[in-house]
Amino acid sequence: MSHTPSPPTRSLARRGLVWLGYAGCGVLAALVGTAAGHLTASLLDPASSPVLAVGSTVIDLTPTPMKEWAIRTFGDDDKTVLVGSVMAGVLLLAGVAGLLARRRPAAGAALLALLTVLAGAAALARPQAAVTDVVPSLVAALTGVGALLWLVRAADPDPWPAPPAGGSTSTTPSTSPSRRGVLVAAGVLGVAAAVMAGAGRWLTRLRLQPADVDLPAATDRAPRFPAGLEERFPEITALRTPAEDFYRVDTRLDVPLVDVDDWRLTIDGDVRSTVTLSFEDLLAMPLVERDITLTCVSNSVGGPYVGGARWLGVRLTDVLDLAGVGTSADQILSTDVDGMTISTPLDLATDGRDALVAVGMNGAALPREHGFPVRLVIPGLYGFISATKWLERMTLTTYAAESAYWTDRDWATDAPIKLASRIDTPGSFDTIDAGDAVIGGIAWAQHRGGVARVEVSIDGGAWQPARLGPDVGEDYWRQWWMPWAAEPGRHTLTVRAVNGDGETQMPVRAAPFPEGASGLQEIVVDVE
Ligand SMILES: Nc1nc2c(c(=O)[nH]1)N[C@H]1C(S)=C(S)[C@@H](COP(=O)(O)O)O[C@H]1N2
Ligand SMILES: [Mo]
Repeated sequence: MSHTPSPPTRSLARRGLVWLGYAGCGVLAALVGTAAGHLTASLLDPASSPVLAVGSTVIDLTPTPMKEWAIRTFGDDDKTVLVGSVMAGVLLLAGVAGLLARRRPAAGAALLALLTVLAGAAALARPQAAVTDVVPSLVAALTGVGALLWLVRAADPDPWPAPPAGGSTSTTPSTSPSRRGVLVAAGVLGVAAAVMAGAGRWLTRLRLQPADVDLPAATDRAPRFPAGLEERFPEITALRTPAEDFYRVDTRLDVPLVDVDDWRLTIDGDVRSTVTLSFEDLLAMPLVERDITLTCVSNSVGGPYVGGARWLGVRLTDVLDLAGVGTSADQILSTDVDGMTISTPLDLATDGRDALVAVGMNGAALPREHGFPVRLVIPGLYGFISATKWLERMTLTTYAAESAYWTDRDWATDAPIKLASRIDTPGSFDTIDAGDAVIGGIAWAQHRGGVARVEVSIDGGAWQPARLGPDVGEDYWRQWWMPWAAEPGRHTLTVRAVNGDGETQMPVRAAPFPEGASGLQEIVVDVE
């Protein structure tokens, strides 16, 4: 149709396009490889997926301050941001591999293969890794390299053919057989990547369904659960947190899929005799039911990482007594099914509080995200030193002899939950109507006498007592509310709690690291 322009005038734009095309081939090849690896992993062990393996390694290697910053900045999305960044980095390098492959396919293939070697190494470096964990990365490498070579071969081997002698018109580039070939190949690979990624997701979701286990009733039941303030004031946090709304904090990018029939709990270390229990063994022991509020040490003042649930489990001391704890131990080093460790001060865990080896949450088996089949729940201690999910081993040892995951990252070893209170309504920087309003929220003082009083100060004025919701025990949070005749203007609301031991919430500000945040929540509200 058109006359071939002289090479210099069209070369810049076309050259750019061709480069983009080859970079795109690299990216597409990486996507196909990743999807194939992810699908393979969802059939074997989801944690061995190349993306998750690299992501988990990055989490473990991330310095504590940066992790804190990520949790603060991205909140519950911190893992999405992490996986997204890892993926972006991989795709960038894959683009480079595509560019390399234009002139030297072997070099491009090698760079792509190197990326998957790193992923395979990350998968194998996991504490409980099996040799088969390298399979998804191998599949990713073979698929990715295969896709890249196919795309490069399908593309025009020489995108700058010299104009035929005599300068006759050329065929239009978009209909050249090679261009069509690469487009067809890209289309096929794109569809394949989407299908494999979709299938992998679907499979993983299917396997995430809670396991079908029946739990016996507790021999020691919790009292009848009262109606919460949320029935009157829906903006106030529900008195019991449904499992699907319960905050989740752990180092995992995926969720361990534990087969309850193969699962065993071992108690060893400084004990009279090592004990190994099956899930059935555990259920045959006396079960107690307790309402306990969990809190994460990473929760900032006014933050969301706190939840209240009814837990079913065996008393931790009953389990430890089976093994007979020796005299030298000062910590329980618990290990999850993936080798992650959490340390708990032995004296606190066994001081008579309702520490549980828990099997149930809110009337059902533990959800997989929250530790199925068995986790620890210990009132009054932040989750990172007490609430081991996917529990597999408890080793009686000393802090001098062994250190746990977060201890190695400079977090405190003794971290009682700090007395805290939160304003749920009105929201920070909300604009509300003048007149009758309600200020309300929750407060917690687990194992410190519970919440005895909550007080609110408006615009820095005198502390006024709030009304409390139902009392579910000292290890449970307490809802509170206060009527407020809101007058037009901008107002500051501050809250503080007093615990059953008469201690008032500390106004001194502290960041979550290394032993939990303190300070009073203060919000600004506009009234019109
Ligand atoms: N195996 C394992 N258990 C774990 C963690 C973890 O990373 N791995 N995180 C702990 C932390 S920091 C907290 S706050 C609680 C959170 O429990 P949840 O996710 O059920 O709310 O689990 C604890 N148990
Ligand atoms: Mo935590």
